[in-house]
Amino acid sequence: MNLYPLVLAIVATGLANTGMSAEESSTKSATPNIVFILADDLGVQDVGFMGSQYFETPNLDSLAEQSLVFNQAYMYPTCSPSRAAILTGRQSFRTGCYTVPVLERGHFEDNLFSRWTVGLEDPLYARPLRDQGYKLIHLGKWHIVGPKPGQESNLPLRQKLTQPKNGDLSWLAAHQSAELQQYYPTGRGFHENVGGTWWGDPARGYDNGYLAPGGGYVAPFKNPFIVDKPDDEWLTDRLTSDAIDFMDRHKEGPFFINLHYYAPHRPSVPRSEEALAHFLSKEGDPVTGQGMGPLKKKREVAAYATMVKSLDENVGRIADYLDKAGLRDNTVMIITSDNGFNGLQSRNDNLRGAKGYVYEGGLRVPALINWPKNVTPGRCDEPIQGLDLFPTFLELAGIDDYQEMLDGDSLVPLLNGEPMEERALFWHLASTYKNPPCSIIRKGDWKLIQYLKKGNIELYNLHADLKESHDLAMEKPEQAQLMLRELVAWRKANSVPLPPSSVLDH
Ligand SMILES: [Ca+2]
Repeated sequence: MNLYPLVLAIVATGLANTGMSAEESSTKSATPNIVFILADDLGVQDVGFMGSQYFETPNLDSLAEQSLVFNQAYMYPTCSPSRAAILTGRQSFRTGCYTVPVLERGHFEDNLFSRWTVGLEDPLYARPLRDQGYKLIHLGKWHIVGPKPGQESNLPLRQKLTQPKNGDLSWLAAHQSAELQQYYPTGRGFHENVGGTWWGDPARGYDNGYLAPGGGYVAPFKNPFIVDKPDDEWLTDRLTSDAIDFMDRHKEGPFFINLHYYAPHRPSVPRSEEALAHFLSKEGDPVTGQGMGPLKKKREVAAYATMVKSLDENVGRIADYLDKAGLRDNTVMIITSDNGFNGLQSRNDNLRGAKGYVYEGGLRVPALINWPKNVTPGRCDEPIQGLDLFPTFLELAGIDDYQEMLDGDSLVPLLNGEPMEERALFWHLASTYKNPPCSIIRKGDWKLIQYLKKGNIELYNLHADLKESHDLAMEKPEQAQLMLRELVAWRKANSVPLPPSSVLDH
């Protein structure tokens, strides 16, 4: 069963007083609005509804109570591959986006250096949604165009990509040209773009970057793709206001809001001195370790906590708007994050690793889907990944004739309380950041990592050992071989590329 019969039934019962024919009304209302909120570097337990006793997210927590919450939601461990995978529905090896290019380390023989720009041959979900009649806006972080896309033409890259210095705007004129605007939101299917460009944090507009007062979060934002307004104060508030303005202009629907906040990515800028003082005086969470530790660390985490709270307040503003505009029942809200928490801003003693690592601390994110009267609230233990969003959007929008290749699966069965077909999740990271190049398979309770240079493996049972403290590769050779065979078969079937120095055949 899919959702449409249900939606049509709801619509049909509400038709008596509208004066519209059933056909007119069902065509409009069967296509829900979608608000897709993506936080940047928000860790899986950096929200109350996933167990934090330190961070304060009352709006998200109350939304979560009315939502399907995914207990095992996965992304890639950094921004670039996650955002490329989310927006294209395609694996890293197809887009060539393996990690944030400027963070890579090592020699080209041992790596496939990451692309920054997602090529035009990999279409984004905005295109089919636009063709379906959606009005779409992108707000916030984009990051899937590089500062110099021309540098990315000779693949594989012999050296990693570079970026302009903070405050350098010499790239801007080229990015405003029709040629490079092809890689921007408005070139890729969105009707409007607020603030999306190549950079991954808002401080880059300032000569002193992270050390700039306000770090790009406090106005003036110095983002050439945001037109300053006199009442600008705080970036997360401004992006939300523009999202609400867009929804208000397109109330008749359907609209798609791609609200990809820059927050709470570093720099950790206090939303207010009052909020900072509140979190500085608050006791830490002894389970996760959040808000604990030496004063310098505590200050950064407290500042980060004010940004998480601001994010939460803005999610509350969106929900309030939808309620007041009478749009709530016909709007799906999807809220998640692009990778695990940054170890400089937060902490999670329940998990191994943090942003950048291939362990659960780097890969797990909070995730919920809210659609009153259509999605039964609860908790879902099915592992899901960012790749699943594109096909989910298509199914929600009623698009069943999309012909392009997608790697994920629609989550709509889970929204209907039905199981998904058993499947494995895969990651392929062919360049070096925190871990050497590797690929990963996650299936059932098990997770296997294979490093690509020498072929060595690690095996974890996440049900028994969520913290990945006990490598079972030697103790459970049969399970390890079972997982490894499936991982290698996946690489072989998809012609997944390996770094030049790899000893592996596939
Ligand atoms: Ca990120």
